[in-house]
Amino acid sequence: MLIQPIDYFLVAWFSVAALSTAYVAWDQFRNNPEPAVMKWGFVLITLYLGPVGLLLYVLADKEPRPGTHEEFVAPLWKQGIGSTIHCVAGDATGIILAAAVTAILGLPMWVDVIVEYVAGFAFGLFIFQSLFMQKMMGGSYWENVKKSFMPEFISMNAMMAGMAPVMSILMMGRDMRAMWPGELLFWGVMALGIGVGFAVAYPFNVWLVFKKLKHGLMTQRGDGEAEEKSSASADGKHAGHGEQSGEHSGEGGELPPALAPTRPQIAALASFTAILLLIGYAYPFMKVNMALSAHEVGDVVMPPGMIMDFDTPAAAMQDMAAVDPRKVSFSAAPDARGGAVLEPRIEDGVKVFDLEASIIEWSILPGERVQAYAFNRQLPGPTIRVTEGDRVRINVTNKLDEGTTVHWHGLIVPNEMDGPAKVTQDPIAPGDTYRYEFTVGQNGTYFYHSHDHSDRQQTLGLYGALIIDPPPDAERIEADQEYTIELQEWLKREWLTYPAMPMEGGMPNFFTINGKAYPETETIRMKVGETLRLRFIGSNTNSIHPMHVHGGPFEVVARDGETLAPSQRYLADTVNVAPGQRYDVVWPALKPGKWLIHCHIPHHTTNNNVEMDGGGGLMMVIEVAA
Ligand SMILES: [Cu+2]
Repeated sequence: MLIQPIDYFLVAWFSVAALSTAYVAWDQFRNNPEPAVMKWGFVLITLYLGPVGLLLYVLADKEPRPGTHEEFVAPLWKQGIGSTIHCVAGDATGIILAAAVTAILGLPMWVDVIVEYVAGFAFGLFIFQSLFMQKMMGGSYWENVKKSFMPEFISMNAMMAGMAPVMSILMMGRDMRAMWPGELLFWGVMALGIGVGFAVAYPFNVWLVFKKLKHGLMTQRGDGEAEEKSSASADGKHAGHGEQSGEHSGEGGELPPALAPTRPQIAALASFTAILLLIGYAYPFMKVNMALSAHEVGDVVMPPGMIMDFDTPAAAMQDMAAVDPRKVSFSAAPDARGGAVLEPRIEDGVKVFDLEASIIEWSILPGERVQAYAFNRQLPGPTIRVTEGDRVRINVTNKLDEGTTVHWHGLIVPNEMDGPAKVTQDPIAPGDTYRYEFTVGQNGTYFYHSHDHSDRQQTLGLYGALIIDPPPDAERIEADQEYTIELQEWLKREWLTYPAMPMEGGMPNFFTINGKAYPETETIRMKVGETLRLRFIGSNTNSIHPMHVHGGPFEVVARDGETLAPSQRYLADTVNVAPGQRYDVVWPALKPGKWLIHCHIPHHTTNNNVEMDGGGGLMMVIEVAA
């Protein structure tokens, strides 16, 4: 499934690459008088570089008119392209195979880049240079290996000096799906790396081919095996590898003494490209964490702006990563509302509730869908409403692909029922169910939330209200209506939902009351003279929200579930609801009209920084009739 714009781009790119490759293959094998090894070189390069490969083929190698190939390919720049293609086709094939195998084995990136060099070099030297070229070069296989070693070393160093940093930085960049061969992005990064490697290796190949240390483009006419055999003799019929002569040769060939390569020249180039290679390898080690493997982070997409260093651990990336849209198991209707009161089953006098955590898609605004973690496929999770003195049992089933637990925030429960992962219990494994059971000894406004990787799980939606009514004969707070407000912050960018966090790249850009942003929040309808009990729940995880009500003060009657004694109650028009806190306030409807409830941090009353219909985010309306 395509989840990012780059995925669509790559589908288009590789479609063009496939067409380009088909054309180059067809034309090479049907019309072009190149030796087979070069035909394959161009086909592979076009597969990797798409239209760029096609361009190189048409401009440098495709015979323009019958009988003109020898003359057409003679210029040095074209010979350099032939030589580079030959090198890159071999090396890149080895590198790609190595990258795919090390990713599948879950080896860290630093091992990956070393194996890639070895594999690329071996593939290029032992197969593409020595084996495929043996017919043209003459001599034994090992003579060819020996002769090819130094030119291959120089060319491979240059190629990898360009390719290694591009691959490493992009694979371990924001979208680390690039580390996994099952993703199109992996192949896109490989293609770009090969392109950069090609560009870096090209000037060195021009020199090598000029000095007759490497082959450039060649011409091979006629057909049948007789032709193939005679090619070893390299007479004028097979003019090529260099404009001056059809003679293949090792060092120097027929170049005049002033131009023939010397040992110091070769040594200088070998050392220089080795230094380039070291720089190309050193750079990613200073930028990204090369100790990580595709098994750890090969499926994460990081939020734009997250600071990632060479020592950022895999766990930090997994925690901050986007919810994978491919893991969504349920898509809620756009008008679905969360926080529905969950009806219990009564078993032997115990109120039994079932909660199930899974990944859903949820609309916070028309057209604005988020991927969320949710209990019972709704946001917030269902409201559990019980009475003080009840015995309750809550079966929590985990349908995520990571562990989870539930904590009953503010309640006095047996320690093993409290929920902190790895402290009082093992996380509930994917597919498992944990039974929480306790007797409720308090009353007021509480809530429940995930206590395993809360930074991620609660932030993404694993929470719900827990309202406990006082026993029938006890004193209660009187109000004509009541409404519960559960807060949440969201980070949604470039089609993906990330857990909002108070750190670089994690700042939220959407805010919801009961899973909806204004103007999609509910409207409370009252009559003048009525009272409204608001239960504010700090189910959010980032900010303190100063929640303000228009139209006159309210009375703060309870804090964190504890009812205040009448003498402690006070009038106010704003309460600072911090993460984890609850405030119960009673607001009298004094005058008719539309009165707002909203957070007083104005950014929190926008939707992705946009004010819609007078606000957004943490805002809702009380409509009071006369
Ligand atoms: Cu706020």
